[in-house]
Amino acid sequence: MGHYKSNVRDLEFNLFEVLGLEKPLSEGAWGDLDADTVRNMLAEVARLAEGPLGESFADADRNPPVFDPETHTVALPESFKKSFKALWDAEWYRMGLSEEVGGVPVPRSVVWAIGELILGAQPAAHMYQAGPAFADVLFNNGTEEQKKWAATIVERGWGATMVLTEPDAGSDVGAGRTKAIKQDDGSWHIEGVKRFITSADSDDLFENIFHLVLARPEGAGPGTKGLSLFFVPKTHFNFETEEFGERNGVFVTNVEHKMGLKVSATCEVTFGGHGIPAQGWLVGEVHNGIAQMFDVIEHARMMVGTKAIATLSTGYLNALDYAKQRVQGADLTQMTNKAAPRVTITHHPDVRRSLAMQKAYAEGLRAVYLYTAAHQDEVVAQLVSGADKDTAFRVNDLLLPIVKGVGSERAYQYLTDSLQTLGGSGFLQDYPIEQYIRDSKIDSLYEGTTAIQAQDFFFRKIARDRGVALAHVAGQIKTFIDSEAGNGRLKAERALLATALEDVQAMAATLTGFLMGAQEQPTELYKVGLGSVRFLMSVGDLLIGWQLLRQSEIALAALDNGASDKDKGFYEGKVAIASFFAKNVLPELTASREIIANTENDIMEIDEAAF
Ligand code: ST9
Ligand code: FAD
Repeated sequence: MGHYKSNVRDLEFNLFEVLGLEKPLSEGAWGDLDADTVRNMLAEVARLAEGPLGESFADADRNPPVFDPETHTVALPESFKKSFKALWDAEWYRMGLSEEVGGVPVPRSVVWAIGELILGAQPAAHMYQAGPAFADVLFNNGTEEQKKWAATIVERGWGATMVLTEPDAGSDVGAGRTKAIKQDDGSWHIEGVKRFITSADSDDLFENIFHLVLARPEGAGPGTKGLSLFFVPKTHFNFETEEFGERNGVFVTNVEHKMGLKVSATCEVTFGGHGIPAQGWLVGEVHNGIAQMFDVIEHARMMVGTKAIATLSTGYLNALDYAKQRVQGADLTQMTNKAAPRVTITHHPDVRRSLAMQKAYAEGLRAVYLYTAAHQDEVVAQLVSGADKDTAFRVNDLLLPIVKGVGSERAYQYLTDSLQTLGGSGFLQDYPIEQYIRDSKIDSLYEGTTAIQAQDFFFRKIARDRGVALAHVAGQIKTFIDSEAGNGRLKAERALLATALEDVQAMAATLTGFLMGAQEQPTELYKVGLGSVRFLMSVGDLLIGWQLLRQSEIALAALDNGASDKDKGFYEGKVAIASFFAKNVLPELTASREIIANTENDIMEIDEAAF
């Protein structure tokens, strides 16, 4: 058995029993694809993930990529390359891509369910296989000619990167200094140094790599709006004759040594610094770089959140497995009886509390990312929340910072609980959890740190949206609260959810008040900045609580209808965990509401020297 433990039962529960995908599938919304085929797909990816894909997980960590400065190349461990080949050959990357580039129509929630399995087993492999997805973005944004390039790229199987960050431009992408100089033949020369670029070289995994690069054309304005997006191939390629040309002037000039996710090569990339111009082509022949790049970023933020959640899930299941076997101490009720029989640690209340929190966040966050994915499909969004196309788009936008920001923070937090469950053994490399923790720390950092997610969430996804998407989701929660969900058995939990919803609405109103107040007193804005991460996390808890209770309602009905012995434990777990979360976590939102309401700027007013 490898390190990875999937939870296909819960994925199926979400897709079919909660989101109700069976109906649109049977009505032919995705051609011939039906529910049984989706089930088979999940089972097959899980086999791959638990088998050959995850097999190299530890070896690739202990033998990270090696950079050769002479040739500007990166050597990847053979074990990882073997795992990657198993993944690549299965062609799961086609799921959800445009048919014109060789994609297969599949609901987005299924795309991300498959993604979870891959990301949990071998996250770096999912990232190395980003080429087809990035080609799809090129297809959607490109000129007619570039659309053809995109199809060729998928067919030939190239790697890809997203290139934004520079030494002085991380969160502040608009500070980027990399230049683009227009050439007479219509192409551009890119000049500058980018850093932290994932997969910028990848051994012999691909015949070529294309970089999607943000650079500032000479004379363009400052900030993100002055950036344009360029297609820059590693090696020149004639798309008419399908022949390779010269090496382009884009070279990897360093590879970082990291805390985790080591096999994912993080590279410094120099454009035009080695006597050969780095030739690029303007995507879509329009200067709209940041908006085009956000098409990539939105996929990547969804990917990062799903990666974190996938890791928490396997962390929890590993911890659970250990806890069921580890015998230590007597039952608490026998604590004075020194001869009492020893029990497995699942008998200890504190271990149960910890496992319950891990389970609640792993399963609750899974429900949140799949609910988000449901709003990436018009037909599913309509089915799940009655959202029309425009509302579905807004809801997806609203929820992305929750999936990414809350997913990454909670996964890291509760993976330390998974490790704790193993006692001292958790600290050893004999078990995967220490690597899970190291590998998942990056999730709150890249693709926009949590602070950036929280600001995006409040300023763009709520204030600029005038609360439309938030009101839609709050309306869904309210409908659930007012319903007879659980036939009276979820009454206390629905009351706790109602309070949590009021708390979150009050927090949103308070932050909006600070925002309005900033028109008179600019420093009021600091109060938004001081409270925004707390608010993001609170909305996350509200959504998790709501999703878990919806699941509980479905589970109660299944139990009432005489669930099979095989399923009984699963459904009982759903009911218990939703209630546990409602009672143990949701009341904390009332304290957060108070804290946000009483925000003061004193910490902003002290001198730096006081820190
Ligand atoms: C990175 C990569 O970290 C890490 C992992 C790489 C892995 C690669 C593989 C990935 C695989 C994924 C594939 C999955 C495939 C799945 C299957 C597919 C079929 N939403 O607020 P303003 C735009 S990369 C949309 O004024 P500032 C918008 O156009 C590095 N658009 O911003 C807007 O104009 P307007 C990641 C948004 O103050 C314009 O930006 N780095 C959004 O100028 C300006 O907006 C980061 O993430 C949005 N949420 O700049 C940087 N927000 O307003 C983090 C903005 O007119 N920093 N736009 O619409 C930020 O995000 C900053 O907030 C900032 C601020 C740069 C946007
Ligand atoms: P900074 O922006 O310097 O942030 C430092 C701290 O200040 C953070 O805590 C941050 O939250 C806070 N902060 C900064 N600005 C604000 C603000 N306005 N308000 C509140 N707090 C703020 N980039 C790419 O382009 N392509 C890639 O493929 C890629 N892959 C990566 C892989 C790895 C392993 C790593 C580590 C990074 C990668 N990145 C990539 C870069 C990544 O997106 C950035 O590291 C990230 O956006 C943060 O930028 P920074 O590191 O410069 O931190």
